[in-house]
Amino acid sequence: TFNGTWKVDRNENYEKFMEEMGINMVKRKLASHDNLKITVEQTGDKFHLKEVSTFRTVEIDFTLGVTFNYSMADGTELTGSWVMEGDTLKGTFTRKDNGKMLITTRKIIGDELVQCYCYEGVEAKRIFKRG
Ligand code: MYR
Repeated sequence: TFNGTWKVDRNENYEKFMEEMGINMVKRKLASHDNLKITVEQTGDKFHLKEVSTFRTVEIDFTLGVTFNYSMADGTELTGSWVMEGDTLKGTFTRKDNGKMLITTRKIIGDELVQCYCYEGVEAKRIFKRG
């Protein structure tokens, strides 16, 4: 289960990913130390997420398979949805500004939540521990 509070522990290739996303260097530096914390409450196919970071606090509601809008911390707007594939949450999102796709997955591996991001062939991971 994804339920609970997850604190980012480490990143893999996240700065490269953000660079591909067009995030400037100053913001990339800040974003790689954003102390992201996500609280997940899943009830059936409905999710309520609280996202807390040095940038902001936002609450997000979505239902598996249902398209919703999400604004990234820098204001970039995405639209897309999450589905469950086995034990993996898979998100397929499109940037509203350029139409390009961002694929993301969340998976529990051991006692960690691993979120992968892929954009224009560049992959990154953020790895969270329960906290
Ligand atoms: C959620 O489940 O957390 C809400 C929807 C998330 C959509 C995908 C998030 C991608 C954020 C990428 C940030 C990278 C900054 C370049």
